[in-house]
Amino acid sequence: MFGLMDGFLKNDPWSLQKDVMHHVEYTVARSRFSFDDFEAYLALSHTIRDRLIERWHDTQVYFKRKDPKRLYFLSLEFLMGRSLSNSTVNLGIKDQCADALNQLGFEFEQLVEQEGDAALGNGGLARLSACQMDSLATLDFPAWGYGLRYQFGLFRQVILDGFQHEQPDYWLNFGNPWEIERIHVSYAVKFYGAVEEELLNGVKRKVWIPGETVEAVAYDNPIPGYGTRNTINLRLWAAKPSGEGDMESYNTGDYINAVVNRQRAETISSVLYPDDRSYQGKELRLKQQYFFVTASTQDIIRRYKDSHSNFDDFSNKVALQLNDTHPSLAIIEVMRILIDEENIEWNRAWSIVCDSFSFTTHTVSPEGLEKIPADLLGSLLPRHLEIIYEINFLFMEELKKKLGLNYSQLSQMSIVEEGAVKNIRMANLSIVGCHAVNGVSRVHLELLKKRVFKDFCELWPQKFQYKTNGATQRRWMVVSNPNLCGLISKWLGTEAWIRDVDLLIGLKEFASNTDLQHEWRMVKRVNKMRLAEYIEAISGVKVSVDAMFDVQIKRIHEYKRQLLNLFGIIHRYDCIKNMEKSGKTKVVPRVCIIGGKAAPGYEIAKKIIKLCHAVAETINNDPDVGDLLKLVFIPDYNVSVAELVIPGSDLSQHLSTAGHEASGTGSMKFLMNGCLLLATSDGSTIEIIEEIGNDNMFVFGAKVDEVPALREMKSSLKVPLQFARVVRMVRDGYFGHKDYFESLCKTVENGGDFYLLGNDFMSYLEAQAAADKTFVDQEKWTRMSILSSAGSSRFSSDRTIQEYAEKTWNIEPCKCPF
Ligand code: 26W
Repeated sequence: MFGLMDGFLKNDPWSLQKDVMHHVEYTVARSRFSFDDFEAYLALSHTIRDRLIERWHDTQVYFKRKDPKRLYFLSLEFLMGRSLSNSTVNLGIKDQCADALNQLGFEFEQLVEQEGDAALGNGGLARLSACQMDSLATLDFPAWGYGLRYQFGLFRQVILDGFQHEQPDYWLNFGNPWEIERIHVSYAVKFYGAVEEELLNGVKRKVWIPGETVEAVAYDNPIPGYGTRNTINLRLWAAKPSGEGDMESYNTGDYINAVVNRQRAETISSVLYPDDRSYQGKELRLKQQYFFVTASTQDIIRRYKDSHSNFDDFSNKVALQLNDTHPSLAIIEVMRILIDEENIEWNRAWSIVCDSFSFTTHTVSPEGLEKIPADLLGSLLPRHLEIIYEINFLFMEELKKKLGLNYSQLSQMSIVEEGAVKNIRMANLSIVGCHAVNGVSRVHLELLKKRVFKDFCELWPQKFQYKTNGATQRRWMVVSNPNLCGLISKWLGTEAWIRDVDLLIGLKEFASNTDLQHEWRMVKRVNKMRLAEYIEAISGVKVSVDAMFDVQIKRIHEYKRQLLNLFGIIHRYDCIKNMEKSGKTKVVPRVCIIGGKAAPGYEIAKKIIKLCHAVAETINNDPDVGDLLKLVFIPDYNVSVAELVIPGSDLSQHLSTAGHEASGTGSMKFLMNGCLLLATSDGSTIEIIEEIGNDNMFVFGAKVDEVPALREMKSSLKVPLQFARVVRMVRDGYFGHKDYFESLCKTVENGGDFYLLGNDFMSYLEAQAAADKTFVDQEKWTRMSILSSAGSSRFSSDRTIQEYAEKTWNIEPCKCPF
């Protein structure tokens, strides 16, 4: 049967092929003489999964034996994307798998396309979690990820007549070969009810009598490191009806209703909230958060207690990382377990909690901070609300001692927001209950210090730090751009940069080498051809690979200013229309590509999508324009679409109004792949500029420090004529739908242009003109492109994770021996 040798499954093509055939017959249950691409994908995935499980076991056994300090990464969102290609790359068996499949008459690349994305997250924060898991595994850190196994991930975006429609993402419908269901790993999750006092051995204790109980069941997803045997775990929880509970209704005869009601438990983990802007105090969302938090912390504490007899060593063995405030109830849950169930005295419990938890915030806007109505929290989690009040009381007492009776400051810093509706401020809770608070770029921390968390930063300056985000070069270069990787390894004379990313800087010395430049352009061209085919398949628009591929892909948000991009495109179109024939020969042909999802309730963002389609319709069908300008909207943007688009783009746009993007991580993926950036000085771009230099990218727009003053003067600022003209074209119905776009135009009119499109427009056009001019000089362009890749090592998530490990989590690698 399986090729067992020394206890390991073998990885030569022949053994892989044998195992694939085994899975065709016994797992997929198809005849070995007749199975299609999808069935071959399933069989191959199971073949790889067996190897992952082997490594996973070895890693877990080794961690248990060594008992290092472990990191637990708690996140309500993970955007993992596809697993097949990534796993084969990290296990170092991609070529062997391709060979094995080839001999069976299948194309590996074809099988990769059979897999749907695991899209259990919204955007930047969720993809960052996935990149960080890859780095944690690769750098041999003893880490676990915890998340929710939503039955429906982020909605599928369908475009009908240019409008976005949302459809459910049935990602589990065809099964998920990458997960391991652990029916025996489950925990009770309690909700509602009341708190009672109980006398136990003469000591008063609080006891929470719940009104509803459901069960959390574990699903494990092995995460293999690259170039190491270490394979860590991403444990996702699914809700199931509880085994115990009230059987009364069975006896009273309402059997059917009782079963149906119990089945409702599953709704808790059924759907991901698709709004990444603000928190709306919804009961189901709070239930999800607590469900996730209690299952994870029960699991973590159980594991700790397996090898420790008391809690003295807890914070030396356990680091708990909160990915934004979404899982911050974990602070309260651990507190509750320690004091109510483990009988630990309050102060000791509190210091254990504070020493173990750290928190990273991913937003700059105060509106992005979560608040939970106290009534809602109190009804769902009565004991937790009591604990929050107690923590806040003690914190306020401490503050009064330190700051005196400055009531306005006290009320700003309080965990409880008083007002018509009493709210619990989850960010304040996280800051108070964690030993470290991290921003996601340098400027993000500066903004936190100046604005949102000013008082806290002054109180605890040492608590506030930053770790600039990063992306994993395994997925974003090796998996998605194998040809470029081959070229880089050839010129560097080693593949070691895939683990040791700092080696990439070695490319710098060849940046002007004409041979490398030539090969570099060839790789780009092949990637552009692949992208052009995709574009034609989805939109019917034929594009020329000689044109500059200019890309903006990310969630649609006003602050990300897709509208600025569209206005720039309209301006370009208008210029071409008004040009003499002779002028047209000088125009650099462009293919403008925009992709991204709008939150379902975000009207303005949805109008931006519609405007994009309306403008595309006009431009793409205008014979005066031809190949000089094309505009395509890529529907249903997700991780695997990004893997196709990024390697095939020449220029990428990152247009956030300065001071609004906490970090931004898309830019890093483009940078690695040698796409030039056209960007504002915002978030992590500021650090990219420092790293590769102003002259290797196209920077424009107001700076972070200038934005507040510009906003003050907004109504007196003169709007450039060119800007007024494009807005008028939209308003007057040049692209149809006259009334529909009126409210969109209003957002950028004098009084209302909050994101300063008018102010930055001319500077944006200049940057675009500079990009055109450079594109004509292919030698210069290619040099800038090589220097972008060469300078991208600082933006690897390996560096981010290394910094967290040393400065925040205090964890060491624990490498499983071969
Ligand atoms: C509760 C609703 C909600 C859900 C998700 C509010 C906010 C979020 C996320 C925090 C939004 C997000 O993804 N933020 C992005 O995080 C990235 C990773 O740190 C940064 O690179 C982006 O700048 C930031 O917008």
